[in-house]
Amino acid sequence: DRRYVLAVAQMGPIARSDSRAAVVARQIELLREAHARGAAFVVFPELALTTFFPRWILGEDERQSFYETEMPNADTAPLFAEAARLGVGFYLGYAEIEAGHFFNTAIVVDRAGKIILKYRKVHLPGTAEPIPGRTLHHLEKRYFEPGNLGFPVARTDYGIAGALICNDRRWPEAYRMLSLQGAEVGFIGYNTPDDHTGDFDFDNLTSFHNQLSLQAGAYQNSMWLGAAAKCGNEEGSRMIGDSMIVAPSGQIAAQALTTGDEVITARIDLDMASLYRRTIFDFARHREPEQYHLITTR
Ligand code: ING
Repeated sequence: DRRYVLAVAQMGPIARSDSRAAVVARQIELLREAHARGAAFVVFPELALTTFFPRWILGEDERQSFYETEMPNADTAPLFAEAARLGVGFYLGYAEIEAGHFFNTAIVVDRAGKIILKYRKVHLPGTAEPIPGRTLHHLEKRYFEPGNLGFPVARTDYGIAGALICNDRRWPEAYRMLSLQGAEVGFIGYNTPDDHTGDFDFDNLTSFHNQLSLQAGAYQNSMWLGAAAKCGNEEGSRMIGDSMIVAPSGQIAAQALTTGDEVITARIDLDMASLYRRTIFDFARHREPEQYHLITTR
């Protein structure tokens, strides 16, 4: 059966001082609610184990405290165990150190608690150096390297699936790398402050641009998308919610109403994607790759 209930577990603020244990306890509650509502898979946000620390200029010790050196680990084991006990798969975003390299990472875990896909964020927004005059920064280029795992896609119990992270969702190439590999569902976590540029006309459209990016990405690639926000007023930074599940038609199947911990669900039918792939977005019949060389060479 190609239908199942997909859940998105939106999370409200995580404080700078929150322990991993306190955060994982919230995630287990969200997982249980999703399961109670029939969910087979749950999408958690980007950097879901800590506050969005790239908003600050950090000393090296505190900076290092925000990364995971292994996954699962003592803090996240209870989440993996509960998910396996309930038979629910999940996507989880976190900051990763591997051999001295720092990544903004997300994993897809199957219903047995096994990591079946790992993705490292390719599109890092903001700057490496602080912008003078700002109190809240966006320093992902300071704290992470661009992902080095490409855009992996896996055949899973939840469909042919891929993972993206936050800013990736604004770049058509990111979705296309997944759909060219046959992906029919994409999982995305995000942390999106509403003051990215300081230009009010731009920042005023932050919620609109989130929805526009997700609806366009889903429709133009005939994919289901489950997108989970970490949101609310987190250490003085207001981050948008608007978590949503978007159908291959571009229609919004479910949307969060709050800016706190909130589960949304939709019963998705993967075969809806194939209708679009057989007609308007039949890549084999309609795409002309030899005409697109600028996209990969520029
Ligand atoms: N955050 C934001 C995102 O791409 C941003 C950066 C905020 C861009 C607001 C544009 C507008 O959603 C992350 N973490 O990528």
